[in-house]
Amino acid sequence: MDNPSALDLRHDWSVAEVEALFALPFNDLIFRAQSVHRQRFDANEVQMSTLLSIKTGGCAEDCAYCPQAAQYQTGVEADKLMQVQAVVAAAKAAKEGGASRYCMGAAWRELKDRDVDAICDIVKGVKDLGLETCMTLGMLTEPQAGRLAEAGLDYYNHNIDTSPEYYGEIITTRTMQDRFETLQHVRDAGMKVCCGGIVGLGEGRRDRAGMLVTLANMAEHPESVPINMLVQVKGTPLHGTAQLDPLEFVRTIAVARIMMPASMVRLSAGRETMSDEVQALSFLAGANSIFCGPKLLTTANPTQPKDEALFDKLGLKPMAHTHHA
Ligand code: SAM
Ligand code: DTB
Ligand code: SF4
Repeated sequence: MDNPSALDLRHDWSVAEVEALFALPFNDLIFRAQSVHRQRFDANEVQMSTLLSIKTGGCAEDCAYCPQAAQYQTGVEADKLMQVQAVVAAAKAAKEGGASRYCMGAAWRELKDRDVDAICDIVKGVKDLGLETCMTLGMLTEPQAGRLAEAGLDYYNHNIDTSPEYYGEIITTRTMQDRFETLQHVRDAGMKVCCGGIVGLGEGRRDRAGMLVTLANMAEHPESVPINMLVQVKGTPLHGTAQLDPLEFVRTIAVARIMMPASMVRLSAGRETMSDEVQALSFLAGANSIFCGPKLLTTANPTQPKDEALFDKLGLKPMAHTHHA
């Protein structure tokens, strides 16, 4: 395959076939993923996004992993939506820290019409800095997605989180079908989709395969696929869950890369407690995007000096602009 194109992208994966990928000898799996990666990307470039929680805590949903759900006692205080100027100031600092994309999250079950104007002002302010913009605000209606696109929002993040079979163990307050509907509104409005999930929730390998099948069999692959390792937060139902073997995390990245070869695969939450070696293996397995900056939404992320040292050791460089292969 000399010139891989969109025509090579598959949308007909079966769970059994993907379980077979997971079961490959580690070296074979990583070699395949790295080979696929090199057909479309510079293997030494990593896209950098910075996160900001623009509306923290007090969320009405019951996502079992989440420190921001109102019903769990996690010590996260509920806050109001941040002012535009404060968000723009934080985005400016992130740009100086090397970020090319600014991702803003709100602990909402869904976007409310009364907040749309303020959100659009934030999008415009951040975009004017020359950053790509991404937001994750919960469920969207079709008109709301249109408004965000019009304001210049580049990406919308909305994760499926896990397999259809395991989903009910993790969230009961909205269905996976609800999520598909929001994702469709995002697509129809012409924005790029950031959609992935979490591993280490106590799911099995079949669920990890099922999650990736659900992502890859969408009509279009999400342009960004965040693979989060559960950050265990005290007070959430999933605190104390058995740790996922880091090599199984690396396998998940590799399988995602093979299935969605043109997407940015993000080594997302969980880097704070990950060794340099596991992160290096994740990049080798085809991850080409990370969150940079000392904080995710409410939990810690490696600091800039730490990431610079890692990039130095691995000879990695930040990607200036996201180029979709
Ligand atoms: N409230 C909106 C929603 O859920 O759609 C947007 C923000 S929500 C915090 C965004 C995503 O962060 C979740 O879908 C989940 O995948 C991820 N996330 C939340 N808590 C996490 C944790 N403790 N560890 C790993 N990922 C987490
Ligand atoms: C995604 O997939 N991971 C990010 C982002 N999208 C919004 C969020 C990670 C949150 C980790 C827990 C926290 O810091 O609250
Ligand atoms: Fe709310 Fe999002 Fe956390 Fe779920 S993941 S509880 S929807 S903030």
